[in-house]
Amino acid sequence: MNFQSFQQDGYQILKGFLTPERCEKLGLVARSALQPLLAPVEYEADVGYPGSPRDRAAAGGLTSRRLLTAYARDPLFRDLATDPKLREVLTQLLGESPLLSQAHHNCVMTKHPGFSSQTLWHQDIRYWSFAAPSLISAWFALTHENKGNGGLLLIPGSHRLDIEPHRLDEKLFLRPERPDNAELIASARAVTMAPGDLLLFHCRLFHAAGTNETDKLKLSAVFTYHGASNEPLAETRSSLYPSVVL
Ligand SMILES: O=C(O)CCC(=O)C(=O)O
Repeated sequence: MNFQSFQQDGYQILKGFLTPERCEKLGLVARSALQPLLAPVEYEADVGYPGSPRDRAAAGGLTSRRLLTAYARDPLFRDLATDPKLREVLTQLLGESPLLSQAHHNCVMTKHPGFSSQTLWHQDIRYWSFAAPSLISAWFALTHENKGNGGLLLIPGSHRLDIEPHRLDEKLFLRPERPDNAELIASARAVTMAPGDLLLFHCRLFHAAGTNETDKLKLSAVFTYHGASNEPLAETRSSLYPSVVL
């Protein structure tokens, strides 16, 4: 497989990675964890992003944002995270055997109509601690994704940039009011995915997402991988759980 666009842009979409049947089954498992809501869950109110309910007691405060520990939730998600075809792709991209991090992402992202929040421009690696910043996330669309329902926005090639610290706020989001950041943000692309498509993206890639403005739930399963030689640093959140060999 040719991954030239991953190297250049920091991401690549593999269309139709999952069969429609598999995708539907995964979607059903995810939906059945929403009613009643099966812990562990991160609520919209917990993220504190623009558009989030003020707290859990506010209207929509108990809307899920992420169904956590996807790998441990169900055998179908376990098979997804360790899929042999995915292993092959990640081995090629990382140049060594991939391991699944149970500490990062490892969730089903849920974006509900009515109550959803905006994610500002960031790099996932900002809060992760590994020997090298070269992890890859696999984002499986279980429903349609586009700008209108809160799909990802990506800045192509931004994984190769060195952004000076003063261009970021205290939570390490890009300061959008700065002209240099505004120029960068203007080069963003909106990701459009169909159910079953797989987006692979580099942990240094700047990305953001809007709110779900439709009347349908958006669901995506997301897992993160590091190479066997790129270990999480001891006594950090990244080493909280053992990584899983694919
Ligand atoms: O779905 C979103 O709002 C974006 C999520 C995201 O960027 C992240 O969890 O790193």
